Amino acid sequence: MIEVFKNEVDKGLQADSKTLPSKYFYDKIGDALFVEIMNLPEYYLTRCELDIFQNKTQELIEAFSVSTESYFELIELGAGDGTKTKELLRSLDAQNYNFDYFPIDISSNALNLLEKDLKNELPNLSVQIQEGDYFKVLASLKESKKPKIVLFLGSNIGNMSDDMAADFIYSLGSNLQAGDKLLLGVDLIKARHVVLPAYNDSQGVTERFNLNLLDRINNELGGNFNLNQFKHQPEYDELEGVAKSFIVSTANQTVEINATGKTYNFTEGEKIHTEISRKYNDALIEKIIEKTDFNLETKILDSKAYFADYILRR
Ligand code: AVI
Repeated sequence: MIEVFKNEVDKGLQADSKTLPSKYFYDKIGDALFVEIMNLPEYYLTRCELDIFQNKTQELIEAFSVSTESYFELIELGAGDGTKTKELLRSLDAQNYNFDYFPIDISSNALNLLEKDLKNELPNLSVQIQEGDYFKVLASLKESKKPKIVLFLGSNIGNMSDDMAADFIYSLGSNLQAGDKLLLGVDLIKARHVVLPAYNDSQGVTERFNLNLLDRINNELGGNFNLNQFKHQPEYDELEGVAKSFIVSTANQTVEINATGKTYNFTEGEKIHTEISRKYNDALIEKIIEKTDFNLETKILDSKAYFADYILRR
């Protein structure tokens, strides 16, 4: 694991245009900062999808085409604290739908908290927590051949390139059966004055989240990044519909990393690209879905039409 981290950091920092993978944001500190981000006034994404789950619950249930007569499995990839999903679970439970809820997450801590919370709030609900890799868990659930609805919320797909997103969704499909559904929650392309502040909040939480990557390299790989000489810089191109996060060197400087045994030079103003957060429209989603075994069935929007939950059928 640390070996892979080391190699990816080395490769990214040696490139002509420097990069670091966004998956390394999420250590304990990064997880906590992301929870803070989701509660920021500027980070509209979470509130918009919660609006759908709170106010369009019945539309969601209808789009799943499930009946109270037959059983299904509701699987959530990266369930976190389950705030949004709880709205749906409450409604399914109240209407006596016959299902088990399988939240999958890499954090056993998050899963245990969620299980405890749901036991309190919805004591009749059957919760089967699944710790680990999404695809491994899905492969093991496939054997049951039970109808499945998979939730992938929060525009998490947006942190992948379009090709990677298509591969990811294709792989999800290969672990499902014909007729199973995928709910894909995505942020929509919109004006710069709305998107950019979500990645450049006034309290500097997103800056800490981004720079935490350098802290991780210092702590885990023996780096000597001086965090005072780097700053967070988000950019958003309205036409392309991609928000990008960079870490910018504010001085000419050299950084050493013990684990790689190398030094890396930075010129003043040089950027390290750390994340893409893709925003979508129907055409972009259709182009991605075309390369998979899914068909697009329905789209459910929040009241501001900032965010969409697309329902796909395998
Ligand atoms: C997890 N992901 C969808 C977030 C996003 O909006 O791209 C991560 C994030 N990065 C900065 N702020 C939030």
